[in-house]
Amino acid sequence: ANRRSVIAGNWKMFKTVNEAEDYAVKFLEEVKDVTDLDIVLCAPFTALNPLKNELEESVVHLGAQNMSWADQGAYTGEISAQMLLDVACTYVILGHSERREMFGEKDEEINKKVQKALATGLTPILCVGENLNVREEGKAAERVSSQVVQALSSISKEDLSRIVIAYEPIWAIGTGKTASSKDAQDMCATIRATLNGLMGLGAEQVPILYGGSVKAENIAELLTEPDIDGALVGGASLDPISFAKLVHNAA
Ligand code: G2H
Repeated sequence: ANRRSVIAGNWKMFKTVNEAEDYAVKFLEEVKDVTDLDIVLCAPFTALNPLKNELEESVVHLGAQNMSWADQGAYTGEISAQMLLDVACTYVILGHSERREMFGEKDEEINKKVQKALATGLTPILCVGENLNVREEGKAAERVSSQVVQALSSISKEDLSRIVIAYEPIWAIGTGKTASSKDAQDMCATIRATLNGLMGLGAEQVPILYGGSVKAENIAELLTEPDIDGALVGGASLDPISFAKLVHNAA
């Protein structure tokens, strides 16, 4: 399949404006010639506008880490899709396990956010993944498929062809434990089969990323798997030089 590859950094709650600007200068210098995959930086809200200026007309795309399902109004503390578009975001991470586990996000709410992102032209990076209990009970595939189906409910086939999915087993996040390439591949194939059920052959076009302790040293092996099209990278995206190395190892 001729899917595009995506390497997305997820900075989580790190970096001030100055730190983000400094990162952008160093990172761009290292990756400015990379054109065969999509590079995305998902930064905290406060760093987005400064990064817009640094990354303008570069090969690096800008993304946010969360978004409201509402357009505007009395929603204290929320950020809308329009606000993200206004600062040149083209991607948004939705349903990250940290949002699900610590901030109580449910599939139904994530579905509303995915719908809003697609309706406004943002590319959602929909995160799914099972925790250790579910894996040990042998229910990982069932749980992940159900997350995919619920998050993508009532979305047209055409819109579905514009999403990116990230499979992040919760037990591998920030723990240094990467899923084996085979385990990651098996689940990404399950996700693609689930997408196939929802959208037919169009599922072949959807990039599926793996996330969970991805580093410069293990990215190339993960990408040899047929259903893994890139990575969502947390800790290893925080240093511009080592993240650039990861990008080069993926390209
Ligand atoms: C999983 C991942 C990025 P890390 O959350 O989304 O983080 O690479 O630090 O495991």
